[in-house]
Parts: sequence; structure tokens; C-alpha cells
Amino acid sequence: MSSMPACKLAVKEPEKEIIEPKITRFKSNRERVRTLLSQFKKEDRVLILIWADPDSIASALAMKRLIRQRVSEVTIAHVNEIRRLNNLAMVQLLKIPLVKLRQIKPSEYNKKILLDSQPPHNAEFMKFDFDVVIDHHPVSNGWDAPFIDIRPEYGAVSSMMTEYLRTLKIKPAVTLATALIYGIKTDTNNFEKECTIQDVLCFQYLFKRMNRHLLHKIEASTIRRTELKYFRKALEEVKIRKQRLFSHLGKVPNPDILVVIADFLNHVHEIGWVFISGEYRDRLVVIIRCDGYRKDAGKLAQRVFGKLGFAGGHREKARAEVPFGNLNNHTHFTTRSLIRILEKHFRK
Ligand SMILES: [Mn+2]
Repeated sequence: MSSMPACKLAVKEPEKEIIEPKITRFKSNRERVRTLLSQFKKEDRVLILIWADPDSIASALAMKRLIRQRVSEVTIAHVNEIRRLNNLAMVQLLKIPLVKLRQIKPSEYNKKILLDSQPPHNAEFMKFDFDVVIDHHPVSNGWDAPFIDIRPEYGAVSSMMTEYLRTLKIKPAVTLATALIYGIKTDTNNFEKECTIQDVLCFQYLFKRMNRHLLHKIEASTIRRTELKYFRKALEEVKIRKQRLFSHLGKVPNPDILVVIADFLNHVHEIGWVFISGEYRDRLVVIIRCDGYRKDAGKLAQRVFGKLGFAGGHREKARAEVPFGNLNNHTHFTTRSLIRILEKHFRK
């Protein structure tokens, strides 16, 4: 063995107190589950805390299933307002028992679990000492817990929770399986984002147990009844120039409807680009769609709107938000104004 020269530059720094979470490594799934369950006693009242999104909601439901018969009480509380229609549909259709953190007294619970997050991710979470933290985001510093399971390589905590259930040979009910499938699909963007073979295997396992009608209804719930009128407006305003479709909707109550309409109009045959804009809180919001083939929506958004406000996205999807004050002749913005801003950049 060749001897390495000792590094003379290594000066001993005064030790700073950085708390690093002690992530336990387990030899097997069995050992991991056993250690998790050993954190709880029959008389425990358990509070599961989440930032509610499909992955965290499904994971919380799975955790409740894992421990509900081993403790005296399990409550799932969320710190954020649930606004996305898909997520509201998920909670309603799968009858997921959730309460807002504000509505309960955390001091009435002697055990606390954090799922799909780490304490530094949210000021509300930092107020608590957690007994269990299970997550798939990169590990953050400044906290610790008796049981920590963080696997950043996983696409979803829903997959990790599915492994816990499988290890204990608990067969998920239809609602739980459907929730977990939706959690995995959402966080991996239907497996288009990075994930592991475990995510795929969990998906396959859950697929047999879920209800595809429920899943479809959850995934399809993207439009409020009150937003239907914006489709009429969008269609009335549509102008097509050289396979590019433009439509400005005027004031909108929520920029999400612009996204829904842009995705819808992106289905039109022989249209290469879709530009849908609207006014939201004194800003012009522009949603851009294209097929991404020899086109780059993100770069175009940057080029056109980058200096005026926020602009960004990927090859096939992009978004820009510009304060109206930064636009020339912004007093009466129309579909023609939208065309004028963008056409300049296409002529180059
Ligand atoms: Mn997640």
C-alpha cells in the first residue's frame, strides 16, 4: 500500500455546533419497520403533520394504517390551505380524514410524525420535536429525531410507505392504494422525473389494488364550474398566425385556468405553439406550450420576457409573469398586443 502524504493544510477549526440528523441505516426492511413500530406504545396519541400534497396525504394515510391499532389515537394535520382541485378531489373522493393544524391542540399529542418534509422546510414544523421523520428530499441540517428514514433517491414517500405496508404484509384497501398511486404519479410526474426501480415496483403492486375510476376522477378534476366561461372567452379570442395560436383572456381569478386552457389548445392539430395570457394581480401571465421538437418554450420565454419580469420553463412548457408597468402600451392589453410582443422574436 502506498503511503499518502499527510495533509499539512488541515488546520483544526474550532468545532461549530451543527446538528446533523442521525439517519439510521437498516439492514433490511424488516428491521426498519420493527424500529419504526418500537417508537410507539399503546397509550400514545399520535399527530401526523404534513404540508398537504398528494404524496404527503397518501403517506399520512398509509402511516395511519400502519400504527392505528398499536396506539390510542392518530390524527393527520396539514399546515397549508388545500387549494388545488385535484388535491381537494383526492381528499373528498377517498374520504381522507384531515384536520388543519390550527383546529387542534398539538399539546394533546405525545408523539409527532413528519412525512414528506423535514423540520426546516416550514416554520410551523420547526415548532415541534418529531419522534419520526420520513422523507425523500435532500437531507437538511439543524434538527434530529429518534427515527429518521430519508431516501432522496426515491421518487415519492408514497413508495417508501408502500414498502412499510408490504413488509408488514398489510394489504392496502382500495382507497389507500389509489391514494398511494396518485402520490407516486404526482411526485414522479408519471415517471418522467428521476425515480428508482422501487417506485416502479410499488406502482405495479398498488395498481392491482387501486380503483382506476377514482384515480381518473381525481386526475381530471382541474376546472371549477365558475371557470368554464374562460373557455368561451379563450375560443372567442383565438388568433392563429403561421401555426401559432394566441389568446388573451383579460382578468382571471387564478392563473391555473390559463394553464388548463393552454394544455387544452395544445391538442389542436398542426399547431406548433400555444400562447395563452391573462391578467392576474396587475401582472401579465403568459403560459406557453409547444411540442418541444426543435422548439424551446423555456428559452423563448427567457428571450421575450426575461428582462421584464419572471420567465422560465422547459422545452415544451414555459411561463412568464410581467408587471404591466414594465410593458409599453399596457393600458389596454389584447390578443393583438400578445401577438406583437412575440412575433418580433419569431422573425429573427
Ligand atoms: Mn414527496
